[in-house]
Amino acid sequence: ARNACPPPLPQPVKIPEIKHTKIFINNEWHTSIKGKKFPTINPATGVKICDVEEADKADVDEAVRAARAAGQRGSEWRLMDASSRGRLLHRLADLLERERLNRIIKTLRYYAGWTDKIHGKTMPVDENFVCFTKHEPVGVCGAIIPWNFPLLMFMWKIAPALACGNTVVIKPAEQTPLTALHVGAIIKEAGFPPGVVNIVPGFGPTAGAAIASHMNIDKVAFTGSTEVGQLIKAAAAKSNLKRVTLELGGKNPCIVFADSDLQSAVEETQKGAFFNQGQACTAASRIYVEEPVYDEFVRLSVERAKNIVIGDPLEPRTSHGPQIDQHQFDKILELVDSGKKEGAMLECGGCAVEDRGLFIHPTIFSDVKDHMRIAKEEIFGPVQCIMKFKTQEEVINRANSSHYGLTAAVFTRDIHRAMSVSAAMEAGTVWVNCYNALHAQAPFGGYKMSGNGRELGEYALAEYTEVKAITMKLSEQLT
Ligand code: TXE
Repeated sequence: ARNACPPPLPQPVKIPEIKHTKIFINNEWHTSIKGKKFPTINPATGVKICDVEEADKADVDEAVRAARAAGQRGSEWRLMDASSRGRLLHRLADLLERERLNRIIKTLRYYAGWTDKIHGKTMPVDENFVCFTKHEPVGVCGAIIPWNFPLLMFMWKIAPALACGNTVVIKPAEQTPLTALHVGAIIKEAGFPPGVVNIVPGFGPTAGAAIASHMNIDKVAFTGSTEVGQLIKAAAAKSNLKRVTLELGGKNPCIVFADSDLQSAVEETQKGAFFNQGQACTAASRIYVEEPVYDEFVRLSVERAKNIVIGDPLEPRTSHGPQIDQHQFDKILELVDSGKKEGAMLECGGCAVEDRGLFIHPTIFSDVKDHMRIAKEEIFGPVQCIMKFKTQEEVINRANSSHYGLTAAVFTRDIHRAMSVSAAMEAGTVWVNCYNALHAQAPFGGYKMSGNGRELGEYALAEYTEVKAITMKLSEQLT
């Protein structure tokens, strides 16, 4: 009996029941004002899951009205004690645990703990005044999120916003509206007052643009492409100068020195490159390997890539699923072709999986040169690009020669080298001997064209609060 096989894993729910497909405003479900719907497609099969109500400008206006009312002076949300707000966020986390939505709970609980610890300072101003600051909510916070981590991005936006006492109008990506709507129902169940969180599924140029240019939204947080990030910032500037935080693309360098634990460096960088089929802003997309270990690194990486299990993402054995849609699929294969044409060495993959719709084989290019498009552009697909370097100074310059600056990684056993390379990286996050080590407590965001502002950690609170300085004249000199 001791040697008996472990019981088989329970079968995944292959066709989950879809309960919510409408626009969520004021804790109620609404049809679209224009009467339009759009389909949600399962990218693994190409089969339509359901139609969803499509929000446009008029629906966004309704959502903003609800959010404004929910946060106005005297409202239930505004009058709620900070500690009670924390309890409400914890209650939401409890319900999400029931739903097994585990990946987002730590972020939510982290911010639930902050609600009654967001406070100002007292400043020793000159002359006979007392001066102190209060950290107040910004107001109505718009959020526009992408499809690659629909639930995670939803929580990264709403948790700090709500912890600071704001109200939210959030637009999920058109490819992935269902998880956000599901959580909407749970937000209502948890007991959040109507209008505190509003969810407007729809498209970028319509619903998204309406958020970015809205005169009654005080801040917009965006995660997505650098191109759209520029549109959002321009729209904010042209409308009401709303605050903008942006989390955009990356072309993230990994530097592997010859003294590193090579096996571990191979694993971490490859997981970094192929995680979520490469559809991650943190994707390990430029891997610089020191000359003496370069050949071995390429060999081990190719060996490892061949063991990746491609298949239905709902099967527990699968480690590699489809790309999200035809547009991304075409973009990736076009870039893969450019790599072949520009002379990079194709080590494995390099094409779609036959007869499987949107699946692309994990692809490795070696001998990649810095001027090639695959070394410069964000591919957002399962493509690992390996380059060779000789000196530390050379590789630092090459790693930094990008408009992007989201993350970087360094692999070495030498603590001094790890420190000096980390300090030299123009990136908001540097990982040493690890990859994708993201934590709710640590800030995340980009240098250069990878974005503005920081999400997660204590730093995110500053993005969701206004600072008010109150100065009071004293009639008696304090002695
Ligand atoms: O992004 P978009 P797409 C990168 C990645 C990918 C490329 C294009 O390189 O290949 O972007 O992907 C909304 N006003 N990233 O086209 O368009 C849109 O509805 C307001 C990196 O999917 O930026 C969605 O909700 N909103 C990234 C969100 O923006 C607009 C994640 C993101 O879509 C809009 C995704 C507009 N005019 C893609 N146009 C990351 N940083 O992780 C679109 N949107």
